[in-house]
Amino acid sequence: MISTDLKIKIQTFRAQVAVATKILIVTHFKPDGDAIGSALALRILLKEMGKEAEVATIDTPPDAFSFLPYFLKIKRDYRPEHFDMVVIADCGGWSRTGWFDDDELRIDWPKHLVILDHHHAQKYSPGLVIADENLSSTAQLVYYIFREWGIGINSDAANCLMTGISTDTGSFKHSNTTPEVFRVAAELLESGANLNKITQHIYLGRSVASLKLWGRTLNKIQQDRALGTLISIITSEDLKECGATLEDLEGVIDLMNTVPDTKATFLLSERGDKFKGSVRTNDPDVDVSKLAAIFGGGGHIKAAGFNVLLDE
Ligand SMILES: [Mn+2]
Repeated sequence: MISTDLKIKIQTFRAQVAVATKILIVTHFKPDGDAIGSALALRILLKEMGKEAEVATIDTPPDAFSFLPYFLKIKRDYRPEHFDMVVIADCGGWSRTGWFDDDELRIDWPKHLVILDHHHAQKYSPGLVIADENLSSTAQLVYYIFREWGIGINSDAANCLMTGISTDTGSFKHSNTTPEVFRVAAELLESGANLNKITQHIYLGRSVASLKLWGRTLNKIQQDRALGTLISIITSEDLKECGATLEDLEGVIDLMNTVPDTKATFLLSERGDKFKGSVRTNDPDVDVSKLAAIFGGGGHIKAAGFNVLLDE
């Protein structure tokens, strides 16, 4: 159930992989479950194809994903001269990886640049762009790559892909959970994915500090009934007082976003000289990526983000 256009691009990718020897897989800064899951699954796929493949992320991947196979093989750095192909997964180009700005892209390296993504209204780097915003996740796209290349999905790859799909669909709750997502997930279960184990690792096991931070975030909610907005704000002071880290905020906005008749839910969190804004909606008529774009950000129709620099 994928477009002919996507199929053709997936075959072009295969032809480029056939002539590559050493392939680097990178993903966005602050990698999430889809970034890590799809990158690790690709590593398995490319090794199956007889290639040398490495995954690198500029930020340390969250511990919650340490149960995934080859998690410890994820590098923090790499040497460009070692690779003749780079695959950028789950974002539109170098600037989101945190390593180069798009305009600093070295045109002589790599020989092949491939971008795999599913984000809405992205500006893409030059290269082979394989992207479809109708897909739930990059993991779903990587699933199709396995299938189109005729490579069987083992239980390791199935767990990586299921993690990406589960996290990007909010555990099969978000509006991107299409019938096709369930078909793909069913195939992954049959290939040995352990959804129960994935859920245990990712969604359970909250610390007391994290619960305190959630309590504080919820306690500070302000509702504007006329506008239909909910907003909460977490400062560095809040983090310190709860003994929590920014990672502990993960997921609280989705709980905030459960209030009926809300058009947009905002969570602002202080990060050094700026505030990061996250915005969500369940309203079928609202596109929060447009809201985020007003502040120079972007993302998906139902989930987006932006940064607000502090003047002083
Ligand atoms: Mn994603």
